[in-house]
Amino acid sequence: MAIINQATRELQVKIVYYGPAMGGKTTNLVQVHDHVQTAAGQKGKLVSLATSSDRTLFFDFLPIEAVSIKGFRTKFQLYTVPGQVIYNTTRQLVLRGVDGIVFVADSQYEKMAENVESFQNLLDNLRSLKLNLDDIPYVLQYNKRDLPNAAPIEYMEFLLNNREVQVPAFPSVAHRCEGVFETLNMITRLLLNKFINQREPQYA
Ligand SMILES: Nc1nc2c(ncn2[C@@H]2O[C@H](COP(=O)(O)OP(=O)(O)OP(=O)(O)O)[C@@H](O)[C@H]2O)c(=O)[nH]1
Ligand SMILES: [Mg+2]
Repeated sequence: MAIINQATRELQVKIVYYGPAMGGKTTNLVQVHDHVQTAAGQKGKLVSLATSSDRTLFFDFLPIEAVSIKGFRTKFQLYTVPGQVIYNTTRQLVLRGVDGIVFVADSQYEKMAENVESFQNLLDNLRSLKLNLDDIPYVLQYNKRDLPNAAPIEYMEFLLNNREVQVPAFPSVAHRCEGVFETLNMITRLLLNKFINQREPQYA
């Protein structure tokens, strides 16, 4: 749940980047950290806990302070989970208190089974936390569009965006920062809309 501090008029929102190993989750955070406009938002330090070969071991964490809305300063905390199958307990821990999710899929044909498995793993882990994806704003990102063996977007939509309500999906080349901010802007918009709608009765 988003943390709303009435005293300091601060809204704190947790966004988790989820998806298969090597899909590009950490790269998204690195690019956001490198390119976020400091004039518009204060950027925090990117904390990465990785193995020597750059695989995320625990998680990455990046706080960014963004917009002011209805008198509230909003702080977005971006996390990544480790995609490697063996780190499931860590993924469950990182998901605790999640407000919004970016699912980063790997566009390469041979990664489709891993994408679907990881999406199912997300549903399972949310269930173990008594959460339901239907209640959580999320977006999809189809990363690595630059690779020659990238599957068509339509195929990825068919595999991953096939729930009752379709969600926004963005093609990306994360290491070139293409699609990274489009994705982040959409998930933050969805989250802020949810916050505004929840508070609306108080203003009626
Ligand atoms: N060609 C290509 N490579 C990418 C792209 N995005 C990320 N990569 C590379 O893919 C590799 C894995 O990226 P990471 O961001 O570490 O992947 P991850 O999802 O955090 O992986 P785990 O931490 O193991 O779950 C790195 O070498 C990145 O530079 C992309 O759009 N295209
Ligand atoms: Mg990583």
